[in-house]
Amino acid sequence: DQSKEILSLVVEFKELMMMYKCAIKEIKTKFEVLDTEFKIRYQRNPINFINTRLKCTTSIIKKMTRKNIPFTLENIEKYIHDVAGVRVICSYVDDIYSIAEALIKQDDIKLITKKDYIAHPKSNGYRSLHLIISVPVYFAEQKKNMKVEVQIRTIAMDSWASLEHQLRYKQQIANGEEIAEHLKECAELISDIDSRMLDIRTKIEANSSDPTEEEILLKKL
Ligand code: 0O2
Repeated sequence: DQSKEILSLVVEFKELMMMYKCAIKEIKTKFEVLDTEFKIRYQRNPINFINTRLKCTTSIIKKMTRKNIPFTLENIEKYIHDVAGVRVICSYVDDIYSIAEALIKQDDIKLITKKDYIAHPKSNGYRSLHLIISVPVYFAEQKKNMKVEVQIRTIAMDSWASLEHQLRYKQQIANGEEIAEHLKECAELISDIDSRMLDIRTKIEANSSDPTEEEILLKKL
């Protein structure tokens, strides 16, 4: 009897993970569509790349244990907002907000929470825009609203976050405070570079009068 119960929980858990995987696909496609449209309109891609990940079972259990949440499928859906994760790496800071707004205003997307760690960086220097959204996914027999955590940041913010994430797992660092201070300084330098790159792009766009291929063709016709 107990084996049956465990087996049925395993089957249902696998099904839930499949649903999160599908939600990731939906959101990834939405970003790819926006990137394609943007490229046609503005002759450049706002998105550099998109990474997706499904939280592994161990990490889900760890998080639930840490937060004292009993392990049930209902509780995963209710309390663990980052089972499905989509990370979007943009070229410039303004692209982050344009892409986020374009996603949020889609009428099948429900915004649950928004954390702007760019306007308000974390004390260690971490910068990124975080959205928890819900998206309907259509399966053969049902429609299900699934939560997805979206992290949007620039290439520079992403490289800082990746290195800082790796360093955090290196235990017993001597001069921990000093290193944290250096990391924070690096985050500030990176943020300065991001705003300078945006300034340069804005200046180039303001001076650029290059006609598009279509404009050249139109003049000839
Ligand atoms: P992993 O391994 O990347 O999945 P939550 O604990 O998620 O319920 P919280 O902590 O308020 O709620 O969420 P928040 O602040 O939105 O952060 C969630 C995720 O953002 C983290 O997931 C990291 O991926 C990333 N993040 C947040 N702060 C930092 C930071 O200081 N440095 C780096 N490198 N990443 C950060 P996880 O589950 O912690 O980790």
